[in-house]
Amino acid sequence: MSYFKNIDQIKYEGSHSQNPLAFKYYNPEEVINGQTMEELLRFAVSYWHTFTAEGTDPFGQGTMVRPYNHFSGMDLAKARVEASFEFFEKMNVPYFCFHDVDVAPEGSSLAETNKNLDVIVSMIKDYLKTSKTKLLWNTANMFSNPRWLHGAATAPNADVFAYAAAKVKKGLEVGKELGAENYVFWGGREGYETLLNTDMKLEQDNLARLFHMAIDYAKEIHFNAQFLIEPKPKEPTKHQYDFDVATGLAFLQKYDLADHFKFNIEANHATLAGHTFEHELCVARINGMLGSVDANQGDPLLGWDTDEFPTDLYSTTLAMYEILKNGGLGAGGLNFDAKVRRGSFEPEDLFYAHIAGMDSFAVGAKVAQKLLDDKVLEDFIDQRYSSYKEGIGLEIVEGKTDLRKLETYALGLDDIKNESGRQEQLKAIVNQYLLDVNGSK
Ligand code: XUL
Ligand code: CO
Repeated sequence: MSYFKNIDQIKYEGSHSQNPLAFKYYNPEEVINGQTMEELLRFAVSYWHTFTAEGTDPFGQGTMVRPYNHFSGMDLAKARVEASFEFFEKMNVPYFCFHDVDVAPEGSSLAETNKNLDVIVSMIKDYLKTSKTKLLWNTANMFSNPRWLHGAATAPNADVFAYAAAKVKKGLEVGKELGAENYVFWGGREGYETLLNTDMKLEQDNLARLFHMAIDYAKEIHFNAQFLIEPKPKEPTKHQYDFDVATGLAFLQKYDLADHFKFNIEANHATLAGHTFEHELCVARINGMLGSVDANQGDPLLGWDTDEFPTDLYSTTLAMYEILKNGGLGAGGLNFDAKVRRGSFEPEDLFYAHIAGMDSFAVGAKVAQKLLDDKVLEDFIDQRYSSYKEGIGLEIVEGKTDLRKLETYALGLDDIKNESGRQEQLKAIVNQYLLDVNGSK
């Protein structure tokens, strides 16, 4: 049975193709710095946005027309699995990601929820045997059900903490069963609304306790996936504890967790935190903590997490620049935590959206690699900091000086000569590279 009958395999046709159902820039076999695009970009489909979400918003019901809409309950869950593997194959994506509740409906008890999950997990496992697509990561949804209204591991109610622990335990078992390469923790409601009713220290201590328990249990069951924290500053909670990479890193270091986690960085979460996407990638990279990416984009005119498919080539280029400097994503990948707009309700929009996102990152990768090959920014930055390579600068970086010696040096200076940062010139060069994406430079 086919769910997307009128769509064939999506193939690379090159930048001159007029076929909307073809890749223009994503050529899985094209080599970038010794890796094929497929190996470097490691694209993943988000199960929740692509197969589970119905397109509801605070003002209206779902709009998505899906070929499995006539099913319900476990039949719907099974139909979605069938449709998803057909989609993965037609899109030629190597990975997918899911929350527990995306793939199987919650039952009236935890035991029944787990039973539902077991049925679907065994079905997914069967598909994985023959499919090329693998599981990049799974996670537990600990934010949608009303039980999480005050948080999960950071809830004031110990019963809720216990329930969260049970969900994570099951999530780790599912990840192991399906060969997940990563396991994600996004603290959807791990934060607070008002200090008037909050013991922030206990809440953060408890969050760290859950993470330690997860590390211990994964070790016990030999689940060797990389653990990822996904920072987000707000939404749904007003103040979220994993605000951004820097905040998350301080948390991990304080609680002796830094050796066990890396970050899953989402573009729209970065901008909600008042940073650029590349800023968050860079903070993670320079600290050896860049694990994976939730690839999407926000809307500068709207203040919330719009989770749009990434099409901004400037942003994908600067993101890929960081990823290439990181030597790739290792066990991580580029997961489209992105949804088609409410008005893009037809099944083929899912294909157009993924093609747009994959092509945008392919362009970004090609342009970023060219910038690196030509050392355009590298050489400029190198020169900009050259005063630290000799004389007093070298003494500073080698720790061979102190305030007294530096004062003596400064007193002897009669003129400080600064140089231009050349921001506008550099941006024009990046534009030149972007416009020449398929050129012969
Ligand atoms: C929410 C979000 C989540 C995580 C996984 O903003 O990004 O979907 O990626 O829980
Ligand atoms: Co995300």
